[in-house]
Amino acid sequence: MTIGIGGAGGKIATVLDPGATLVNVSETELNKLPETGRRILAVVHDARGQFRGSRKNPVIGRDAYQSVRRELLGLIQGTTVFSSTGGGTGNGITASLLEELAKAEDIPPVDKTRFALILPFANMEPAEFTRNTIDFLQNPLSAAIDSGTTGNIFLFSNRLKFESRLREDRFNAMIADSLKVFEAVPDKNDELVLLDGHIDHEDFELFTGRPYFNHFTYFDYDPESPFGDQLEANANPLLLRPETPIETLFLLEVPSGGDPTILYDILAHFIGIDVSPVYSVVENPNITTPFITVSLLYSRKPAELLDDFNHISEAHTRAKVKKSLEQHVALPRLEVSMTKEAARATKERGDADDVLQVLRRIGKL
Ligand SMILES: Nc1nc2c(ncn2[C@@H]2O[C@H](COP(=O)(O)OP(=O)(O)OP(=O)(O)O)[C@@H](O)[C@H]2O)c(=O)[nH]1
Ligand SMILES: [Mg+2]
Repeated sequence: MTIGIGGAGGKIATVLDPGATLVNVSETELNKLPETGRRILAVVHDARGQFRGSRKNPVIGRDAYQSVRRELLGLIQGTTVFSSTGGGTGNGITASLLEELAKAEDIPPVDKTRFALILPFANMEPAEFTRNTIDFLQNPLSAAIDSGTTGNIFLFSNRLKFESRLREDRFNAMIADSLKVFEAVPDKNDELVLLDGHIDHEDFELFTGRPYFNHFTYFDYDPESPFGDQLEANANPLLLRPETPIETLFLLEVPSGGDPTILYDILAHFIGIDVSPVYSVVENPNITTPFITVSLLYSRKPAELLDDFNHISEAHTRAKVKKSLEQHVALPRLEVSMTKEAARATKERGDADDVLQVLRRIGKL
């Protein structure tokens, strides 16, 4: 099952799963989504939030969490939760969920909740989205990871959307389609002729129930060239780049009559970096070249996480932050001088106008 929280979370969850449960503080935003499974309206104390969302303020999302807490905690077992980290609703509600999970007792792998997070492309998105994301990565997310009580965490990035100027619905479909390829791994094991190894639904659940970041990707595999180079060149452009994996899983599909022993070069690559993969090889009559779906589980500390996120921001964001700092310093100075100016004008004219009136007239209030 799928749960979508906030604007981005709701939209992507619906594309992936027509029966998704959607959570939002904004009735307007919920009503814009196609008819799906359950809709949960979270209630905020600030009445304006009910129509306008959390206005990029996670405090409002956190407040609204209290009204949906019980229902959500009863629903999340074994599901994937979609949320952006930049806005107020998705960030606030998902952060609260993660904080609660961080305090939970041991959760069996089948009941673990996976999180698919949409990170902003800081170069081109408002600064609030970046600030909210930094706070989310540093605090609730890293606490939950340390506690080991979540399933896999997918860090999607809006970088490609902005750099390639993609339509939002098109980009959301790319995220959903990409996840579908990964999630099809156990089904392909059921349906296709097995040549080596085996990944059943339980193996897959166990793997996706591990509390690590999941970078998955898939590509046509050329057995004539080194696997490591191909993996590097075919990183999933929708996800943040992976680190050295702790665990991996792969499904290799070969055409009818294809040679399943090309598997050993891939195994050798992973053994070389001290990882023993969970894997299987199947025969797929619908393809003409070998095709691999591979997932790397890796771990990051908060500082490294920020570093990964900053990699996609870099120079432009630094310039933006510097600019806003300079503005911050300049503003009070400007205000002071305007007040002084008004006081001087009042004095000079010697009439009944007080400072406030002068300021009003020159459009400062
Ligand atoms: N990929 C993708 N990103 C989106 C979409 N909608 C919003 N975003 C991104 O999500 C972040 C904003 O979060 P939203 O999900 O809109 O915010 P929210 O959780 O509804 O919170 P509020 O609107 O502040 O109440 C920004 O980084 C947007 O670029 C979408 O449909 N697809
Ligand atoms: Mg919203």
